[in-house]
Amino acid sequence: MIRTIAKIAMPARHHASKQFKKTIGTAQQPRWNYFLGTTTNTTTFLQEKLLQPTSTKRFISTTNIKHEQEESGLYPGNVTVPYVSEIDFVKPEAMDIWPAFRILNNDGSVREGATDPDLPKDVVINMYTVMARLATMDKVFYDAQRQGRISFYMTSGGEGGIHVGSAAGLSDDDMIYAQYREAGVLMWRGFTLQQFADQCFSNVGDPAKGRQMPVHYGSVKYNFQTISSPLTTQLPQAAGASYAFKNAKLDRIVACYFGDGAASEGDFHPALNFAATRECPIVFFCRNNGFAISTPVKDQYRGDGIASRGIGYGMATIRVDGNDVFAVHEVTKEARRIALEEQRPVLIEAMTYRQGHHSTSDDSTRYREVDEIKSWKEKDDPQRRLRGYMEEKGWWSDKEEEKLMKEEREAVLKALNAAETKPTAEMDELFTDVYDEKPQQLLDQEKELHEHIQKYPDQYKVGGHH
Ligand SMILES: Cc1ncc(C[n+]2csc(CCOP(=O)(O)OP(=O)(O)O)c2C)c(N)n1
Ligand SMILES: [Mg+2]
Repeated sequence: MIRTIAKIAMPARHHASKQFKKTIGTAQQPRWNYFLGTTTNTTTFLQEKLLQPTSTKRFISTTNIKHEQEESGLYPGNVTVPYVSEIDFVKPEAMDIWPAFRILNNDGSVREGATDPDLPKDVVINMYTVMARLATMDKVFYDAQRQGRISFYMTSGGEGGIHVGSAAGLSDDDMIYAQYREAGVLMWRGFTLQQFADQCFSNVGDPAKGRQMPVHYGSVKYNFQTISSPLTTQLPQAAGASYAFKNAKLDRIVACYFGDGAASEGDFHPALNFAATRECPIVFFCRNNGFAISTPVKDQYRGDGIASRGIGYGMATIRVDGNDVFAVHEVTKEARRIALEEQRPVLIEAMTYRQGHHSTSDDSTRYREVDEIKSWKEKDDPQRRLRGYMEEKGWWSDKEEEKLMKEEREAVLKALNAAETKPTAEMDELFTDVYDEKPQQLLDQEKELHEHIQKYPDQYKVGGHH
C-alpha cells in the first residue's frame, strides 16, 4: 500500500488519567496493604487467606464481598497500562505493512489523490541536474577505478532521488552525518566536481590531505562530517551533536544518513534511544536499498524494515518511496520541522534499490539476478521518474537532455583529468593535525616510514604525480 498524504506516525504519549487516580484510591484500601507489608506480616496473610484447605473455603459466602476491578495500572515512567483478560501475543505478521508515502508514479505522473508540490521550474530542473551530475560522476569515476586511476569508488545508482530530495528538504546549516553513499547530498550543497575528484585522487586539493579512502568526503563549509568507514559510528556521534544543538538552543538540526545494513549494528540502538530520551532535534534517515553488500534484507531483519523500530523508540516515524524525489523532499521538510519545533527525533525509512555493485571491490551479479537489477533500472529509476514529470510539464525534451548530458560529462572529465595531474598530498601529512606535539609512538612510526621508503624508493612516488 502506498500513502498519498505524508503522515508521520507519532507514538502515543501516556499520562496519568482520572482513571489512574481512582486506581490509586483502590490500591490504598487495607486489603492491598497486606502486600505492601504495612498492616500485617505477609506470611501470616498467605497462611490465613490463601493456604487454607479448600474444604473450608467452600463454605465462605461471597455474596457480600464487593470486588473492585482495576481497568488500568500506573507504572514507572508515568505510564498507564490498560488491563485485559485474554492472552494476546502480538505477532508482527498479523499487522499491516507500513505504507510508503509517494507523490509520483513510476512514469512521473502525479499519483491520484496526491498533491503536486508545484515546485518552481528552476528548482525542479536543478534537482534533475544534480541527479544527472551524480550519475555522470559515478559512471566516469567508476570507469577510472577500473582503469587503475583511482583505488576505490562507490556509486549511488538508484539513490539520487533520496540524496537530492532530502538535501533540498534540509537547511544548508543543518549538520550532516552520512555513511558513504550520499555524495549527492554534498553535491546539492555545492561541493564541486573538482573537490570530489581531488578527494578520490588523494591529491593536494583534498582538504583531508589524502588521509582518507576515496569517497570518504568531508566539508566544514558544507556542514558535512567526514565519512568514516566503520559502519554506524556516525549514529551515536550524530545523536550527541544534536543534543549539543539542543542545549545551545540553536536553530539547526542534525541529519544522519545510514543504510539498512548499518541498522543491524549495535551502535544503531543507543543512538536512537539516546536521541529519543534526550529529545534531540535529529532526523535519522535510513536508505533501505535492499542489501548490505551481499546480504539481502531478508537475512538482516524479521520485522517490517527499519520504520517499525522507530515507534519502539518513541520516535515520530515515516516510510517513503525513495525513488520519488518529491515525496522524499516533502517528508524531509516535515521531519525537519518536527525535529526543530517539537525538539524530538524523527526516523525516515526511504525504500529503494541499490542499482550498482556495493563498491568497486564487489561483483553483485554473484548474489543477485542480472534481470532483477535491469528491471529496477528500467522500471523504477528516480531520475527517469523526475524526467517524466518535467516532460509532462513541457519543461524537458530530448534536446535539453542531450545538452545536459554533454555538459555534465565534459565537466566530470575535466575535473578528473585536472585531479590526476595534481601532485599527491605530502606523505608527511599523515602524521600532522592530530596532536599538538607528536607523541613518541607517532615519531617512531614516522621514522619507520621514511626508512621503508628509502629502502624501496621505486615503489613510491612521494609528493609527485600518480
Ligand atoms: C563495523 C563494520 N562492519 C562491517 C563493515 C563492512 N561493510 C562495509 S559497508 C557494509 C554494508 C552496509 O550496508 P548498508 O548499511 O545497507 O549500506 P549500503 O552499502 O547498502 O548503502 C559492510 C558490512 C564495516 N565497514 N564496518
Ligand atoms: Mg543497504
